[in-house]
Amino acid sequence: SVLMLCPMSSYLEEELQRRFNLLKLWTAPQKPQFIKEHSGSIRAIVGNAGAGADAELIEALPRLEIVSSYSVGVDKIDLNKCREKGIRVTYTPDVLTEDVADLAIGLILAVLRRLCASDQYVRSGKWKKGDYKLTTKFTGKTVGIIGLGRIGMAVAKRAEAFSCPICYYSRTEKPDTNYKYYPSVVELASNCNILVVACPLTEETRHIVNREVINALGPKGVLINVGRGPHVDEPELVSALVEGRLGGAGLDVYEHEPEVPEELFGLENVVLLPHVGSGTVETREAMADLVLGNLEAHFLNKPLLTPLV
Ligand code: 8YV
Repeated sequence: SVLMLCPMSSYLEEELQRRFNLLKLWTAPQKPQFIKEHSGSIRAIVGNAGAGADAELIEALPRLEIVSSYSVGVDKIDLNKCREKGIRVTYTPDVLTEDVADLAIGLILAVLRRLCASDQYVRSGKWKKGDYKLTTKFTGKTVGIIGLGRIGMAVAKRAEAFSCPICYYSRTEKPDTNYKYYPSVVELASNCNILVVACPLTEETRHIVNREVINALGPKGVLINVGRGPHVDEPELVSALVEGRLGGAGLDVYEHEPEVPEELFGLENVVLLPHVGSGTVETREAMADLVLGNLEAHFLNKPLLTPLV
C-alpha cells in the first residue's frame, strides 16, 4: 500500500488510487490506530511540505521502502532515520524552480510598488478622492539572496534583468558566478536593499533571519521569504515591521502555517501569500508526475527519477 499523509492534489490522488492500493491518512478518525492497522502493508509514503515522515512514523512502518515527497523542501522528513534504515527518499526539484523565482519577483514588485494596496485604492473608490502615495523603484536596487541554489540562481537571473546588482550568502562561495559573496547574513543584509530567503530549512538555517539581520536590512530594506517560515524569527519580524525598523516584507511562508500574525494584516508595506510558490496548474501537475514516476520506478526496480536518499 501507499500511505498519503494529507490532501495535496486531486490529480495525484486519482493516479495513486488507480495504480496502487491508496490509504489516505487524513480520512482516518484515529490516525495512530489506522497506522497500526496498516503497518504490515504500507511500503511507501507520499507527503508534502507540510506533512513528512518523522522518526516516529518511520519506526511504526516496518515495511516502509520509500518516501516520495510532493515538494522540493524535505525539512519535515527525518533523512538520517531514512538513511539508517535504507529507506529511499525522492522529492520534486527543478520543476518548481521557475514558479518560485517568479513569485519572489512578484512579491518584490508587490511590496515596492504597493500593488495590493493600490488595487484596494481603486476598488474602494479612494482614487476619486485622489491622494495616491508614491512608491519605491525596483529597477537597480541591490538584491541579496540567502542560498544560491536552483531557486536562488533563478531569482538572481530575473533580478539581473531589472539591472539589480546581485549579492548572496551561502555556506561557501560559489566558484562559477560573479555575484558578490558575503560570508555572513548580517553583512549581506547591510549591503542590500532587498533580502530574499531561498535556502533549504536545516538546523543551521533556522532563524537565519534574526533581529540583528532585520536591523541590518533596516527601515528601507525589504525581506522576501519564499523558503520556509522558520528561516525567520517571526516575532522579531513582526515587531520590526510594526515599529518601522524594517521597510517591508513579502511573505509566502510562516512559522506556524496556516497561522499568520494578525499584527501584519493592517500593514500596507507587507504582502502575504498562502504558501503558493509552486502553486500553478502546470507545476503542480509536473510535481505529481515526479511523485508517481519515482514510486513506479521504485516498484519496478528501476533508477529513481529524483532521488535524494
Ligand atoms: C509545497 C513547497 O510542496 O516544494 C516545496 O518545498 O513548499 C511547495 O512546493 C506545496 O506545499 C505542495 O504541497
